[in-house]
Amino acid sequence: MTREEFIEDLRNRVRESFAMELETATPNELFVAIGQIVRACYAKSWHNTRQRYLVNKQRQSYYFSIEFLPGRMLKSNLMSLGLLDMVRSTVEELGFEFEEVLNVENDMALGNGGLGRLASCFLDCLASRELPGNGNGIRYDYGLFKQQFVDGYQVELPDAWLKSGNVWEVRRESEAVEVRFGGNVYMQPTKDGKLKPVAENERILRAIPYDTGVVGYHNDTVNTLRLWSVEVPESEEGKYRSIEERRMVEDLTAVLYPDDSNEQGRLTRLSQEYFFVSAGIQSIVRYYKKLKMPISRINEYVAIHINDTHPALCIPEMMRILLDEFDLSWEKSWGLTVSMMSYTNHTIMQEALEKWPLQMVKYHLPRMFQIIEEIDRRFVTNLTGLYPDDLIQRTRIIQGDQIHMANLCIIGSHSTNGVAKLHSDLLKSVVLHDFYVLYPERFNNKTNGITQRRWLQQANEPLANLIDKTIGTSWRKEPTDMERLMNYCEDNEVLVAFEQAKQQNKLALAKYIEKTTNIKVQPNAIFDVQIKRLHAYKRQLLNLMHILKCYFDLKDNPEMDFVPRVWIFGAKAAPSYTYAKAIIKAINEVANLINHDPIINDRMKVVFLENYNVSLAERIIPAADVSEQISLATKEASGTSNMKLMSNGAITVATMDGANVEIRAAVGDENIYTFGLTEEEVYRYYEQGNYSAQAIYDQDPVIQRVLNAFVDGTIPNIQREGQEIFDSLLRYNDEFFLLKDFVPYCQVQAKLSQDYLNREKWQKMSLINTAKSGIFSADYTVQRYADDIWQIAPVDLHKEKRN
Ligand code: BZD
Repeated sequence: MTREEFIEDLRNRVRESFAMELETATPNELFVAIGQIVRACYAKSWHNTRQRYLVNKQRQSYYFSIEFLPGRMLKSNLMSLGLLDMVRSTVEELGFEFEEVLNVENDMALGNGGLGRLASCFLDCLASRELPGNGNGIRYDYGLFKQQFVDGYQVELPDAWLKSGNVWEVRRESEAVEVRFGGNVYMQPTKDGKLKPVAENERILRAIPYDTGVVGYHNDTVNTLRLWSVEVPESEEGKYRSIEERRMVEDLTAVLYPDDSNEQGRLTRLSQEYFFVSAGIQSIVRYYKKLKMPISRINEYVAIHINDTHPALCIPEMMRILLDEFDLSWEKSWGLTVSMMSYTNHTIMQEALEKWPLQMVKYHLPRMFQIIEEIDRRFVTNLTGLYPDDLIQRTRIIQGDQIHMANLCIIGSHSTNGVAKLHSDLLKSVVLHDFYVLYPERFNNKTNGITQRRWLQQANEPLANLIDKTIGTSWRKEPTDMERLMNYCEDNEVLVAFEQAKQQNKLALAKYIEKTTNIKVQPNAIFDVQIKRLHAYKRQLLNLMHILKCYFDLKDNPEMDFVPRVWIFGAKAAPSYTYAKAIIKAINEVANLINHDPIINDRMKVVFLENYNVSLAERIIPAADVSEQISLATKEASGTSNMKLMSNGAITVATMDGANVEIRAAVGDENIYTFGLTEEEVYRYYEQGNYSAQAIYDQDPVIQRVLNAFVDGTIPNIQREGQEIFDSLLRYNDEFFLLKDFVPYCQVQAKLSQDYLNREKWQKMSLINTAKSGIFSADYTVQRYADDIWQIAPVDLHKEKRN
């Protein structure tokens, strides 16, 4: 598309869609019109990709995830199509601010955090590698809540992201399917003496797919993210007469992860899980029928991935279709199902392992329940005599009145993977050890990755351009080529240029901070960043304790040498997680205290940015000097913000947890600040039960002062929250060992501050972090999934031509 064609198209679309002239358009109209143009640009490739897959009978993978977190799509689509520079300059020439146009777009925030973002990074990489892989999820009417701080407290506001339309999606009426809930299922004998399930009084809902194109980077591949929305089918209209009744139905896809602290919320969640799973599996089977292949070979054409346990019902739903709709035997259906399914575990936290009350599943999903019961029965029967009874009881799916979804996933799939080496090892040795005894060949590791296209090329153009200038552009397609930057570690000119790029990003963030919070920060201070969901195990509180220590040091000795630092937080807490919310309040109050203390004189600033999401992450990450990755060892499955920050040249302060271990191996000990308990030490404490937070407190006056600040009025306005935090550390014995790790944490922080003064040394460390980050590209991660688990490959275009 030439510049002239673009302007003409834009002019026409603004006129047609808004009855306006381009000259009078605002960024809102411009955004929609450019979005339409972009969509039109990839429409043909999207169609062709689907045709190519169909004609070639391509084996495809389907990534089932209850969350996707793509963020904004205008800039990334423009970049993938190679149109970014032309469109940007043209829009600016027309007298608009391109940034403002981009800012019109609502984040597509259909996820909570790492798990949902990983799903979106994977889709980007699949398309960019020309791999036939699609997403399947839920089109929530409301994304993750918008976070506001009122008086330092988190307040949740609805995120009506669809209010002004969504230019990227296509509603596919003709591909709607029905999903059935409730009713009774009984077995009826057929003429040939078999038993067939017959259902009555089911509630039928219509699942309508909305497809979004996932545009590959500089190639012609456009894969599909299919999100399902619920509707009342016409045939059922009569059953839902009142508005309340209809609303009950429509609630199903209304909000992401409804509060699960009450029964109604939990039931909605279970229904969501079945809804998108059943719709997705039915649509896969319907597509497969178009290939005109026997159902007995479906596993040669389909790979289904279960992202955490939320889509676990893929397993019984596939069984249902093969058994009930295709009349296959149990054994044949089971063989096909297991060979199609694979599962990723994202946590070792016991409380996060999903279980459903048996009665709830039995009542609301009766056929699913029957099938799960039969899977469980056969599992127990087949293993009895071969393995100890207690092992069988620990690994079976139904235990007491609960259904264990992770057990279902492992038993019903051919592959179970963790998301970092340490995590996968812990799955084998501790968390899922019993299963490892049963199925050692099913376990494998796939360390997470990120897409540098969004997190470096797009978010950090100053750095990306500099990398191009230094080593050429090949890294944009082959991220490990960034390793070539290692040749410039001692090159002062290059180091200075990198420092300038960072400074430019810090300046931009400083502006944003001032605009949104009124806090002025100095761009030459250390920008120290912790961005992730707020959770006790991630230990934002440890960071806050260190901040308090620095504050007291300065108060005691205002003349001391102190390297200025800006601590930047971004985090949402689950609406029902009161402890996490208490920490947010405490951080905000400490910020208030320090930012206004004249003695501190701007040497410390604490900034908690509201509403952390993908687009805010894109602003923060390029400007970070320091990346806080300080979860208690063994608790963070992998982490991915660690990889994004590293790629942007931030230096990691890290515990030996999750993928931090692999980051250290990549950059070397001298280019990362590690501290804290190791995995072995943590487990030793668990075994020996001899951790005493009180004893540590009693012996350390600094810790006493820091902790007392939460309850003695030093930090104002946190009476209740301060007490809760204080008690969690002392009365409840500090579940995540903050007190034990506090001193070593402060030590590495002090060293870091000193090193920061040595600009050459720091800049070299920073460069090395970027140089070594290529291996954490999700391009390689998905390639490993493609090779080892899904067995999918790009269409061989040459073969296609030969044929
Ligand atoms: O998944 C996260 C882990 O905590 C990270 O360590 C890891 O890097 C990422 C990606 O593998 N887990 C989540 O983000 N989990 C959730 O968001 C979640 C959502 C719903 C229910 C339970 C967990």
